[in-house]
Amino acid sequence: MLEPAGPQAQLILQLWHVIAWTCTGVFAAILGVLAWVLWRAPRSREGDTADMASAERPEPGPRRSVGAAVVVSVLLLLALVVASVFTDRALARMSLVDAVNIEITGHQWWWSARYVNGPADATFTTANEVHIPVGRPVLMTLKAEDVIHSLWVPRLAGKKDLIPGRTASLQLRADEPGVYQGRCAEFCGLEHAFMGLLVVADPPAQYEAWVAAQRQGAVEPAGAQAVRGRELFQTQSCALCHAVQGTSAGGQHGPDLTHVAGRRELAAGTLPNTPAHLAAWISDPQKHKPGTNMPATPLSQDDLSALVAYLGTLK
Ligand code: HEC
Ligand SMILES: [Cu+2]
Repeated sequence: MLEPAGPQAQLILQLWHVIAWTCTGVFAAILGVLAWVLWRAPRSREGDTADMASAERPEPGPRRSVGAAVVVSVLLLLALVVASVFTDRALARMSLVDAVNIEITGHQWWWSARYVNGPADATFTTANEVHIPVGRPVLMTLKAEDVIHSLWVPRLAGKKDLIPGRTASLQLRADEPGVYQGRCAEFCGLEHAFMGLLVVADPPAQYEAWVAAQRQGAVEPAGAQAVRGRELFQTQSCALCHAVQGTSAGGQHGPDLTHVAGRRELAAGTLPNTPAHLAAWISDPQKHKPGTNMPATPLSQDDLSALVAYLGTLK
């Protein structure tokens, strides 16, 4: 969050600077006064009797200093409240003209993303990796499927909770192309730490090409092995939980796999997306993400290779 890549994160960083420097100043002032008081305090020698009379003596000087410090503290705290309110308002003012609409749903422990722009047949769903166009506002609608999650992409925006039964929204814009790490920022169970989201900001033309590709159903697999992999996908349990558009697989319990091969990571940032990791994931998800809602599927080596070959075609 110290390297903002868009206007929303920039505003939050400004507020962060105001708070951090104010608190640092107050801390330094308190230590300074403490050092000065210690240095000035009357020294006594061993064997002296304590000067109890000082407890009775009126001390108008220190009284005034403490009073002034209280007033200054209250004023500084008020100033921080005002700065927060102004930041909040500025965050809400980002223009949403020509915004890209994405519905993000938090699941234990992955994210689904539905792009709802244009006519209904233009919507598509993906998971764990969202692409956005550089320089264009994005309006994310946030929902939760099971428990409370929180979406935080530090370089682009502040945190926002996803609460079951409610809808929240998050506005952001990326002004530099890049891959931005997002995290679930609200403890949501066993695998909370492995609930990552990648936000990929593409130059506009590249983004449009990505969208056009996502709108297509899955490609026909070429080669006997991949065709057999597709058959296994339908006949094993996979299709009960996963959807592959353009085939009969329509499960909604797990991530949409129509274009899984085009993603950088598997299982919300748990593993890099390589054929070897994919095979390892399918044969024993619990080993890599204990508690995850995908069961292990016992498969022969041949079947596993065929399945991995098929998933590899889903670009
Ligand atoms: C009971 C439902 C269920 C079944 C059956 C199931 N999965 Fe999954 N799968 C999930 C869930 C839930 C996730 C998300 C796991 C996570 O990230 O915590 C997942 C994740 C995945 C991922 C990673 C996707 C991504 O975007 O990162 C792949 C690939 C995958 N499953 C393939 C398969 C294959 C192949 C089969 C059949 C052998 C299968 N799954 C069977 C529920 C299931
Ligand atoms: Cu979460």
